[in-house]
Amino acid sequence: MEASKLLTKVLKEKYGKDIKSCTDKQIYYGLLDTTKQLMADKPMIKGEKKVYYISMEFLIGKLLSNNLINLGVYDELEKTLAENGKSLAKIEEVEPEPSLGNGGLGRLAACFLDSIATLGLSGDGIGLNYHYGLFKQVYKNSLQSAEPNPWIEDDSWLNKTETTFDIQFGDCTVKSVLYDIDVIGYNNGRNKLHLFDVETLDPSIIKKGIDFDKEAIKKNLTLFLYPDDSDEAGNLLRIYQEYFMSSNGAQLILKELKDQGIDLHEMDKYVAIQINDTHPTLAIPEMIRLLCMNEKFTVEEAIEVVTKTFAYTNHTILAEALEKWPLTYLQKVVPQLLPYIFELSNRVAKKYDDERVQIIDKDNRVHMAHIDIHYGHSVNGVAAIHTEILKDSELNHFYKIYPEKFNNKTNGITFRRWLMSCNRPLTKLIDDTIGEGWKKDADKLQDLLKFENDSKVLDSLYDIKRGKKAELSEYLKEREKEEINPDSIFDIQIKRMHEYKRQQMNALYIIHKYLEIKGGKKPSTPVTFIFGGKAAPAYVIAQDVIHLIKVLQKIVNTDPDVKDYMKVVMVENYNVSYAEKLIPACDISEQISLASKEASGTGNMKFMLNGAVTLGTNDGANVEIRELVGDDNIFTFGEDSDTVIAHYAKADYVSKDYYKKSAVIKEAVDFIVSKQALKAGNKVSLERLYNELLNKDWFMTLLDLEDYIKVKDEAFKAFEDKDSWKKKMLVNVAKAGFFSSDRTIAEYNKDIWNLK
Ligand code: 26Q
Repeated sequence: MEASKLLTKVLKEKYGKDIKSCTDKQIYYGLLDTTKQLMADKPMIKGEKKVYYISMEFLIGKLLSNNLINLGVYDELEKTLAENGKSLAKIEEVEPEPSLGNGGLGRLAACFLDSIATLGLSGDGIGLNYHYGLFKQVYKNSLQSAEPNPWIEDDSWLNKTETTFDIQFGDCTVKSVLYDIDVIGYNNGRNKLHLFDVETLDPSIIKKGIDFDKEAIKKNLTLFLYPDDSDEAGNLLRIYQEYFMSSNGAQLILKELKDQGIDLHEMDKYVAIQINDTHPTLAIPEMIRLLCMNEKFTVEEAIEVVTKTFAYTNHTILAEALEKWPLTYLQKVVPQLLPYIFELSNRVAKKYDDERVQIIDKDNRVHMAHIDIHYGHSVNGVAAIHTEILKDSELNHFYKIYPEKFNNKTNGITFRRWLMSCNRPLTKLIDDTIGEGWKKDADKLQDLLKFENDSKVLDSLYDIKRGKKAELSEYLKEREKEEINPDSIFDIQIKRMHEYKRQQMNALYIIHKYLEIKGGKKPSTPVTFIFGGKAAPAYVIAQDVIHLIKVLQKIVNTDPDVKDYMKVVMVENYNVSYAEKLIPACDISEQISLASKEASGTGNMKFMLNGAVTLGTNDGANVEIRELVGDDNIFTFGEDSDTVIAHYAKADYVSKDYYKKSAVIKEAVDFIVSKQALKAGNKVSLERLYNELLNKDWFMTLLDLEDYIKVKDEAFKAFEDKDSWKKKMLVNVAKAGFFSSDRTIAEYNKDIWNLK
C-alpha cells in the first residue's frame, strides 16, 4: 500500500480522524506506526556471514526522517501532508531524541549501522537501552547543570522481543530483556539494533538531578549512560554495564549460531564481531568462558576461534581514556571471568616479558585494550594519522609483535542523515547538477568540480547556505533568545567539551577580537561565534570553559560598541538534532584540537559535506580533508603532531613562557580574570581556568594561539571575496565523497569482516 494511504488508515484507526483534523503529535504517532509497518514488510538482510557491531553507545538521533528517506517515501508523505496543511518538518520536532551516546564514537556506530544495511550486508548492532541516556544540559547562572533525559515513550521505535538471558554477577543474577530497533538500508533490506535492558529497572531511585543509588544494580543498570569522563572513572557500575552488554551479546550470538546448526568451532566463518573501543572487551573472556563451560571447548580451542572472530577499533590515544580496571573490581562484579582473564594474562606473560604488553600490570590493573590486541585478529585506528601514531608510539610495542593486525579505517558519516535529511535544498541542487548517482556512489560528488566556474551553480550553493543561516537565526532566536545576523560569518565549534579539543582557544580568540573592536578596530564583516557541547559532570575544567564562553556571550552580546560586529552563542543541550540544524548553516568549521589528540573527528566531515570551509590543525581526519581539497580550500595552523609528541616526550612545554612572550596572548588570558569578566561570571570558576592556562595547559592552548589568531583572521578576510569563497564551498562538497561511511564499511568488510 502507498505510504500516504497507510497513514490515513492508521490515523483513522488510532484517532478516528483524517490527516487534516489530527494534531502534529497525533500525526507523528501515526507516522511512527506507518513507518514501522513499512519496515516490517522489508526482508531481513541474509548472508552466509554476519557482523555484530558491539558498542556501549549508538547515538542514533531521531529516526523518523531517516527511515522515511531510506524507505523512499519521504517526498510522497511530505506532499500529502502539505496538501492537508501539515508540515513534515514540524511533525519531526515532536519525536523525542534517543540520547544513547556521548559523541563521536556513538554517532559513528549509528552511521555504520545505516551503511551496513545500505550496502546490503548482514549486520546487527548490540548495545544497551539506557532509559535516561546521556544527561540533558541546562544552564543555571552561566554554569552547566545535568538533568535526566527520559526519551522512551509508550509508542517508540523499540520493539520488545521474547529474548532473555540470565546474567550472573558476583552478588546477584539479573534477567535481561531485549528490545530491537529495525535498521533499514537506503533502498535496501533490514538489519537490527539489539538493545538489552533489565525488567526490574526502577527510575524512582533517581534523586536530585542525575544522582541515584549506585548500589541497587537490578534497579539502576540501564538508567544512565556514563559520560565520556576525563577522570579515570573507577565506578563499579560501569563494569556492571559493560559485562551486562558483553554477556548478553555473546549469548545472543551463540544462540543465533546454534539456531542455524553451525559448528561453533567454525564460528569465525559465520560471524565477525567488531568491538567499538575497549568498552565491550569483556565479551572476549565471556565468549571463551561460555564455549568452555557450555560447549565442551578446550581453552585452547576457544581462544583460537575467538581470536579469529573478534576485531578491535581504537578511538583514542589519550592515556587517561584507556580503560584499566582494578582486579578487585572485576573480582566483585564478574568473579566467574577471573580464571579466564588470568589464563589469557598468563599466556601473554609466558611469551613476552615486556611489562608494557601485559594484560595485568604491577598494580593489578587489567588493561582492556591489551586483551583486545592479543586476543583479536585486527586493530584499527580511525584516521590515517591516528593509525600511524598508534603504530609508531602509543601501541608500538604491540605493533612490533603483531604488525599484520594493524590497519587503518578512516571514519565516515552517512550521507542519508548528514546531507539528504538535514539539507534538502543542497541535496536537490546536487541532484539537479550532476544527477542522483552520488547517492549510491559518493565519489561521484566529484562531478561537481566541472561546475567550478559555473556562476549559476555557485550562486545557488551560496543562496542555499544563506537560507540555512536564516533558518538557524530564527531557531536560535526561539531556543536561545539570541538575535543574530544571518549575513554575518557563521563560525561554529560543536563537539564534546574537552581540553584537547581546545574550545578555550576559540574563546581566547573571541576575547582578542572583542578587545580589538573595543579599541576601535571594527571588522568589515560581522561574525557569529557558535558553540555547542556537553562537559562530563566530573570534568571541572571543561565546565569552566563552558562558563567562560557563557560569560563572553553575556558581555559581547550586550555591549553596544560590539554587538553589531560580533555575537557569541553557546547553545543549550547540543545533540544530534541540534547538529542537523547547525551544520548546514556553517561557514567556518572549527576543528582545532591539539595535533595528535583527535583520533579522527567526524563533525569535520559533516561540515565539509555541507559546504563549510575547515579552520583546523593537522590532526585526525583534517589531514585527509586537506589532502583532498588542497591548501586553497582549507585553513590550517598550529604545530604538527611530531612537534607536539616531542614536547610531551621532553616535557618542555611551559605555557607561561608563551604568555610572557606575547602581549596579545597576555591580554586575552588576563581578560578571564578582569574586573569586567568577574563581574559577569563566577570568580572561582574563572580563576581556576586562568590558573590552569597559565600553570598547566596540558593541551598546549597557548602554543598555537598566535598562529590561530593569524589564520582565523585570514579565513574571515577570505570570506569577503565571495566568488572565491563559493568555489571553496563547492570543492569541499565535491571532495567529501571519500568520507561516506559506505566507503568506510566497504573497507571494514574487505579487510576485516569478509562478508559476501
Ligand atoms: C570510558 C570509561 C568509563 C566511562 C566512559 C568511558 C568513555 C565513553 C565514551 C570513553 C570514551 C568515550 C567516547 C569516545 C569518543 O567519542 N571518541 C571519538 O571517537 C570518534 C569516532 O571514531 C573520533 O572521531 C573522535 O576523534 C574520538 O574522540
